Amino acid sequence: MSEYNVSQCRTPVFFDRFERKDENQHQTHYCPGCGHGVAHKLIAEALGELGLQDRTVMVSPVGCSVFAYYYFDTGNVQAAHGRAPAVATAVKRSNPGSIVISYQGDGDLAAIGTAEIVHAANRGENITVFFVNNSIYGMTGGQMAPTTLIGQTSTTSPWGRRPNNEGFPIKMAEMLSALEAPVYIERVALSDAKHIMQARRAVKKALQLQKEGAGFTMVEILSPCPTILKMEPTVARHWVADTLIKQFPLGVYRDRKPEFEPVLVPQKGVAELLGISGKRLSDEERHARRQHTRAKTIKVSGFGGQGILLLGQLIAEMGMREHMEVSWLPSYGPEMRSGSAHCDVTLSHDRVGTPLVSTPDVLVAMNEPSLRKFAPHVRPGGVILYNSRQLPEDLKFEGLTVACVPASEIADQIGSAKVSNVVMMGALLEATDCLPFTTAQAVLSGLVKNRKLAEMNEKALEAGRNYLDTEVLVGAVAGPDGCGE
Ligand SMILES: Cc1ncc(C[n+]2csc(CCOP(=O)(O)OP(=O)(O)O)c2C)c(N)n1
Repeated sequence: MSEYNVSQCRTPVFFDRFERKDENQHQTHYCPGCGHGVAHKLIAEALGELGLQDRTVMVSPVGCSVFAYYYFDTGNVQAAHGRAPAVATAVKRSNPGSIVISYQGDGDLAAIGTAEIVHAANRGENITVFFVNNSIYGMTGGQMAPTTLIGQTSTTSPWGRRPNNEGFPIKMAEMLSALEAPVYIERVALSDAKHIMQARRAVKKALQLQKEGAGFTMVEILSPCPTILKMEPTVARHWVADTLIKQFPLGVYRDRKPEFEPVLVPQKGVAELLGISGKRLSDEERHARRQHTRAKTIKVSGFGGQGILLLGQLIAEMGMREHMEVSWLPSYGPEMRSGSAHCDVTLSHDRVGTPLVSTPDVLVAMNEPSLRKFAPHVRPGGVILYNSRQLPEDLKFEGLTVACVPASEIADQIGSAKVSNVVMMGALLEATDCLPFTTAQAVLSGLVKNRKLAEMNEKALEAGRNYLDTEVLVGAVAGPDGCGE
């Protein structure tokens, strides 16, 4: 017997009030007769009954269900259109104890995110997908979906869908059950009370299987969309029963145990892969380490080929070695070599909320376009390291520490333009004191096997540090904790 009984109380998995709504905070934003509200209720009730609320993360996409996070008192992540299974994969793999739901419409899952759903299912990710098939793009006003029926009109097939022009309706439940990995796939319909009760059982079963760690589960939910189909709510429900079900037969398409163990925990942590001790530090040890490190957000920018992304990675790795919380987020220009490239790095003493760095404490600009692009966003009191002997004449920075370090020139003198990023690393450590110099030496010594290059790296690191030591900084000099912490 479950402790929680739906027939006696409203599910606590929904918020009591939908605070983000301006108007009536007890109503959803869904149109009268929309299937999303019913689907939400079934999911919320199943989570409550299975006692999963506190460890559930709901990944909601773009589409009418875009506001699912208004309603579900669970963890919520908003994913870009079609990408929910990929986001759900990341959430589940990084936190295997969580219950992860990918909630998707048919435009989302069967058109824009076709690749993501197929591969998540094929990998047997231990997530549950609720696929709301209402045969149309609802939110954007009724464009044709991959599930639109033959002859059905939509704003993009006003003549009615013709198979020889727009293809056939895609049957996702059938398609995905052709794969080896999925353990449970069922199609249900929100057409009448009897079918809704069947949907209720399917939703709960899928979540139960995820709780047991069984593997990939999906429930396709045929759902009415009265507004876009221009039908009365009751007529839309009949339409689901009489018409939609004919094209998309209900039933269990897959229900079997997987022949392999689904991925539950990563085989090795990142620290282990890098050969770094993953051991948790005591509070005192942590405190002692903090004396040698400073929290910083850093943007490294320049041309592809200048070692921009590698420099960011190395800084992040150094932070890991110092037991800091780190993130590294690369961003590529349209082409790799000589296109623009930048990456964001966060070194923190606390958990990192977002890997995005929009207002960095430190900007490393390896070329002029990056300097012009990112310098205006550097936080007051921040540091700019610019790869040149001097700033462009028209640029002035107030309230920032600016150091011009001709890293490419220094690297050429050392013997290879390749090490200009390491010169900048030396300058960065000197300017910000964010990480111990010895840690940089340790990371670099493990980086290359080639003895000559290793020596050049050592020299480059030292040269960057010494250059900054001796050269005059331009602009205001921040105090020891002028930025960061
Ligand atoms: C990459 C991308 N393409 C298109 C859109 C525009 N868009 C937003 S919602 C939507 C339709 C969603 O339809 P569906 O997934 O069927 O969900 P429904 O609204 O019917 O529940 C579209 C095309 C977008 N936001 N992002």
